[in-house]
Amino acid sequence: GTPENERTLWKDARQMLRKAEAENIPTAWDRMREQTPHCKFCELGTTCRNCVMGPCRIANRKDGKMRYGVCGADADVIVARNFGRFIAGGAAGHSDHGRDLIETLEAVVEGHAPGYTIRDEAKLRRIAGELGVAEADTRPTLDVARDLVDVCYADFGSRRTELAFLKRAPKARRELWERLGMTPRGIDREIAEMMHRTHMGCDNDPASLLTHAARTALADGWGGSMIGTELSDILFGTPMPRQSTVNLGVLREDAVNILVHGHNPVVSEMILAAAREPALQQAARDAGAAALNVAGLCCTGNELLMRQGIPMAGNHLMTELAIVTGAADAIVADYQCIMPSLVRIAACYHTRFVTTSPKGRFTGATHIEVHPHNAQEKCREIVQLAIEAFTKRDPARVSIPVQPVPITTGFSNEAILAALGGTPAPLLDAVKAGQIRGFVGIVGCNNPKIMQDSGNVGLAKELIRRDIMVLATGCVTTAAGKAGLLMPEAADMAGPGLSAVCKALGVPPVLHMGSCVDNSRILQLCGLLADELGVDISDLPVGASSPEWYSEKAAAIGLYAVASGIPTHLGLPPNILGSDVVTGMAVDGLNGLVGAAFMVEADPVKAADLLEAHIVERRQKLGLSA
Ligand code: NFS
Ligand code: SF4
Repeated sequence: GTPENERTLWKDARQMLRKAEAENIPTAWDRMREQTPHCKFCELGTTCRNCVMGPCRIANRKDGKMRYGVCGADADVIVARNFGRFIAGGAAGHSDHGRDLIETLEAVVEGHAPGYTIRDEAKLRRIAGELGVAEADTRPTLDVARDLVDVCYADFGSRRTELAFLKRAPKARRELWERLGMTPRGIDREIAEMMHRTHMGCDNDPASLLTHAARTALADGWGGSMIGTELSDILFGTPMPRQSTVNLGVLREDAVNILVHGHNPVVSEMILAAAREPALQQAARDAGAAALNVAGLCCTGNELLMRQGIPMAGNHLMTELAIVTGAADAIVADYQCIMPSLVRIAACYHTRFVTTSPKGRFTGATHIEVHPHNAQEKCREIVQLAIEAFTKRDPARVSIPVQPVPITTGFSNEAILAALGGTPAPLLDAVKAGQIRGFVGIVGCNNPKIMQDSGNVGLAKELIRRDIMVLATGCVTTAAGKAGLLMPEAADMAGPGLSAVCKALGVPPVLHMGSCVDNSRILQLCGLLADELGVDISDLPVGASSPEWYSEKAAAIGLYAVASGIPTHLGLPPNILGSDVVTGMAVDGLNGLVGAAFMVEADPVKAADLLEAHIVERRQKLGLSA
């Protein structure tokens, strides 16, 4: 029997887990069981494969042997090096995603991107002006866009002394980064330097390695991710509040279901545009379908949800189960967080698994490469393919569980400020009055080591109950949505102060702010609030959490949050526990440097206690009631 009740919080997931078992389809949970117990050395972070004098393992043996790798590196150096490379991987993912937006905007400027356009010209001019583009208000749109493209590309290189968007951070924070050697200079530069420093025989000091890891993470948050967010808004529109729905129930028995999966809006927006074309809708009807239904998975789902209100089928651990419904006609993927197992699972059904990026190829998938110049044509082709797949669907194997749950989305900073009358002051008044005691961004993933979404939902509920407003991004969105937390009615689950504010504004106590690159929106908001109060981010009553994180990207987010002065909770530790020095810095030592550190706690109620304690302490320092 499958212990599906211990695996996930959700009815839709449990039903699909039972169906998968009946159909002999293994999932991540089954493979997790096979992989457990995991390698202890790797868990502790004390394995090194950075050269072929090794691989080496560091053991804490009584006879004193195996304390050093062949080169002489000890556990502290090895753990710090591994963690540094882990962060570099995450920063590379978000930032290379950001680069794809620059390339798309560049293709629009050059007239080589049919179907793409600048949907938010006002934002283009505003951002260009902010980043120093001359006469951004008055010159022709495409000239301004061309200059913005140059500014953004330059952030990836080696000729800057600091990233362009860093001016959004409070002055005190920027000075602190400068003193600590944490100022990110170039995005690719910091990532490459992390790889250099961790080659055998370079940076062998854990504190120095961690400092550069923080700089690399900051290059992600205030660089690659922020470019990704802002250029996506310029190209596809700045999100404004809107309604949608979530869970596997958004799949339709009577429609061609196209699931977009991955991260970048560049492909998923064009798939949506194709699915909205009358000719393809007619083709779907000719094939016997009532409609073309585009729904999202993971972060590209968040992108479409935020800007277009497209329903969300599921988060990370729902991706396999979405295929098990038997109703997914096509999965269209770009890159990141796409389990290789999806190819095998899709092959058990009529589902077409389509990859679109040269950076994300999967053996056995249908590869239709999408670039800005051919996206319109290729995405039409992909939608056509989904329609064909629909005709091969086996109705006997279709099982769409549960009814969709309504959600509210679209809380960009622009939307939040507009709702507040253009200034963060009313929000700060509510904070000063203690109605909102603070803010916590709950971000990130699912991990089969944790009952799916129990941490994400458990923590969110616990915090809003304590009048702490929650900002949700990434895969937490689906979790919060399924729990009903993304509706204004959830104000009834909040404490009296937060509840009153939410009711007055008509907003939920958990605000959906976007995908994982959109955590940059939260950084920007923190910068705005700190400037408004004349303090540093490390003085604000804020926190961050990733209760069920799994990825390198999530670790990079956690580290840039901490380095920006935001105390950050993790539901499970990174693989650093083999070094007391590195662990000590992560959970304590960083406090003395950047005014924030990590907390690791599996229990959501205890995690809420920890985050609340930081918020109380910061409120008191600001002279506010606890
Ligand atoms: Ni974020 Fe988004 Fe989800 Fe985790 Fe993966 S999709 S970038 S890494 S699993 S939240
Ligand atoms: Fe071993 Fe040192 Fe080589 Fe790592 S770098 S594999 S610790 S010899």
